[in-house]
Amino acid sequence: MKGLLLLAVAGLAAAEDGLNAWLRYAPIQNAQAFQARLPTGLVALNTTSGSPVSTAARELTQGLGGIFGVRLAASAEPRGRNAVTVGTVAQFTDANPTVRIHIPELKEDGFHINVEGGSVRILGQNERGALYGAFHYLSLVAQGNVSDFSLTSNPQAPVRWVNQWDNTQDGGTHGSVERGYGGKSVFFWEGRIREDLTRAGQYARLLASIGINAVVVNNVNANATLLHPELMDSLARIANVFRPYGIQLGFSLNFAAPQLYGGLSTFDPLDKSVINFWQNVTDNLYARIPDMAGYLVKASSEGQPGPLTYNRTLADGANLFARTLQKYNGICVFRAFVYDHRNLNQTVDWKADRANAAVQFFNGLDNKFEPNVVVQIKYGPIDFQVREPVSPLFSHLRKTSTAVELQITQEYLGQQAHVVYLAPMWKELLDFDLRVDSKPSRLSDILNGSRFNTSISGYAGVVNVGMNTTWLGSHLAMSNLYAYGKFAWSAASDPKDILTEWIKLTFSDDADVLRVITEISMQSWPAYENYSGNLGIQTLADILLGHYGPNPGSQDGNPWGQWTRADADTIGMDRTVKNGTGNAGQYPSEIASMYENIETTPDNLLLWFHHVPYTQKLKSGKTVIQHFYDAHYNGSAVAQTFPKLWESLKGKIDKERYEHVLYRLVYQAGHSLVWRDSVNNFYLNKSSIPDEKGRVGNYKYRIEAESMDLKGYRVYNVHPFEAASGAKAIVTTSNSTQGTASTVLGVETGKYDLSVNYYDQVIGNSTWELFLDETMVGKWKGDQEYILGKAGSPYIDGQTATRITFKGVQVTKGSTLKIVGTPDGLEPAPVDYVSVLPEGVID
Ligand code: GCV
Repeated sequence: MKGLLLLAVAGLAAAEDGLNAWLRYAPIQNAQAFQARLPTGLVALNTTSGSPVSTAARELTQGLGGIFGVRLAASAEPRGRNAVTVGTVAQFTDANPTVRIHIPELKEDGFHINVEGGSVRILGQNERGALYGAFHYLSLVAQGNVSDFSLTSNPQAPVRWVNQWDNTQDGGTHGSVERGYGGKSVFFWEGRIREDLTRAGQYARLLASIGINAVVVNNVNANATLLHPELMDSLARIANVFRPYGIQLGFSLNFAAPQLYGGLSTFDPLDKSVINFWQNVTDNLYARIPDMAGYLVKASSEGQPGPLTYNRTLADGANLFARTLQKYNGICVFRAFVYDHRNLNQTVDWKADRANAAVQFFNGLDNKFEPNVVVQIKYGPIDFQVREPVSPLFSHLRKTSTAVELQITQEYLGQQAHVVYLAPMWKELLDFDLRVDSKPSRLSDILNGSRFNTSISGYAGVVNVGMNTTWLGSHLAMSNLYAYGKFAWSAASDPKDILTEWIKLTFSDDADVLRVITEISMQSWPAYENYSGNLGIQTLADILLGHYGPNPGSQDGNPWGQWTRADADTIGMDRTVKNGTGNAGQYPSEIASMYENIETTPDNLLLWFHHVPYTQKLKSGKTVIQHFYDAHYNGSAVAQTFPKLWESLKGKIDKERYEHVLYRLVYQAGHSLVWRDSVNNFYLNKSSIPDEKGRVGNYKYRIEAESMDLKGYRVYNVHPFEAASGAKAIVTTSNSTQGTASTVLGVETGKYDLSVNYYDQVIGNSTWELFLDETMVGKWKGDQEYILGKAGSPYIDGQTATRITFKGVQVTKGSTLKIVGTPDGLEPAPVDYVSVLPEGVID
């Protein structure tokens, strides 16, 4: 104990791998001083193994032991003086028939905590609530709050689910977890459910601690073979691992399973044999998993089968499953992400608009759904972009329960290789007032059921953790999962408060640690928006490949409908009613007129709703194009500050996590420059309007690789052109030839930072060496694909472009800088440019 305390006081935390995330139960400063106020006994009101109350008791023992070194002894006394008592209100009353306690109203899953010195009472409305209460209590004491208090907490909504997009098999286009950046699925392997479900249990523990009550374990692009009886048996094993944590299992269905798996000739939702097929499936699943939460269905979307194949409505599709679930109190969550990705054509139809699809497809269906259907709607009308308006569909479904779909896995938002704290974005969306019928209609009030009086609304978060011990692929990304749980419990939560709590629990309450991680996190979303796509143009990522690096041109000219309609003079989607796709008109009238009118549309959504000249003036007085240039410079400049901020924490964070985060922040700083230059050069090229500040296209510290003396290297034209400085890079002349690129430096003698921009493809692990005359400055490998979990690319493009910097290198005027590239596999050691930067300059 003493040793542990010393460690904490000295701030020399032991190496950690992230597995316990915010549930580390690490010793806190001055832990000894609190001893007199801590319970010494434990009364678990249900000791049945596997019950959430017994889980709560175990957590309390482990938590108080870890944080304070207290050994809780099981207490026989039912009231538990100087003990922590945990159970349901009913269990407490049964055990203490003569004791009267006053507890404010508890809703399903709610809890009450009362602390008086060492006597602590944690009572839930149900067992799950008791477990939530225990986690809440532990979170408070882990933050040093051991004073007397009494609090009651109720969740705002019953649906607090997470979705995993896990595939049963690795490989294919999307690997083990579609849009997952934290390793292989914790549930499935080689077409089966993993034998060892330890990680699934640990995941359940994390989720329970933030109030999540169900996990849909398989991808919405669902594999029908999971309906095999043997696999159903194994699914029950997952449910068994979840149950002690009060987590229910949810299951994604493939709409065509009656045909693909059941051997029927049809999957028409109104066909009797299809109805029987699904009832049978549901009966079989519930026979194995009696507390299953229900189904999640993606239908008639992105090539997935659905009711539209048979000219049936989406309600027909949803009700098919909902009816089979009714006798089990299960719910059918039906996704609103329905659009046609094959026939949208921007060239022939100015009014074509993917953003209109959901409202169009759900038109007229509001009173057609069974009561146990929840329509799950992505927060914006397109697809998890860095900035979208709230989906108008939330204002159309007034008799139907709805859930908002948020994305914790950062598909378009840096894939955990860029730190982007999403809670501020979610807060803006949840606070947005849709003004339905000109009455207050905040999204959060629609989701908690109060605005339209719906009973099973809520939250769905696409999380996509994997076997990586960091869960999501990056330690800092875990604040997003934590924040998601907090928002699903209460939309009134404050992003910065959540962050503070998370930092204290995950790292420490050291003032510098708090300040630095807060500063980085709170600046991260605006910075990312600035360098990846602002004014509502969307994240300008490559939408045809990994959804990761810059490729502004990929948005247009295809039926995916994430268009920008940028041409030589103009940019933006005209979504007005008067002249455009009419999307603004899908909103309630007050909001519709705000978006219809260019003057009242907020600048950050200008190009979402309006098609304007690049010279259009913003409210700031800047033109659109100049705003682009400036924002991309500003956003990437903020990212440059992150590594330095983090380095100030050296010694205050355990080495393992310190190095892991630093690697990513350095990478992000470099890649933000790739973003900046790609997007700015793309629009400079389109618009031919120069940057007023003369930066875009002029890089005075750069030496283009293609202009160096090349041996064994050749010049390569990069596509898209803007993914390379000067549109060109160099590659080795064959995949067995070592290449050399050299140049004589004309800079004055002094210290410089040497940055090399190169490409790290997934098709090999080339080696690069940098020399000044005959002295090696550094040597590195193209191995980022093993370190960063982001989507890989085999190409020389914005996804693979990256930078390495050697700081404070002494350079003598007239010395020769030489890069030696050794290819590996199919990767030809590509290089874009070298920057010789006076110290402090970044370009
Ligand atoms: C699971 C986007 C993603 C897909 C995802 C889809 C969805 O298009 O890129 O990977 O599929 O959304 O939400 O269904």
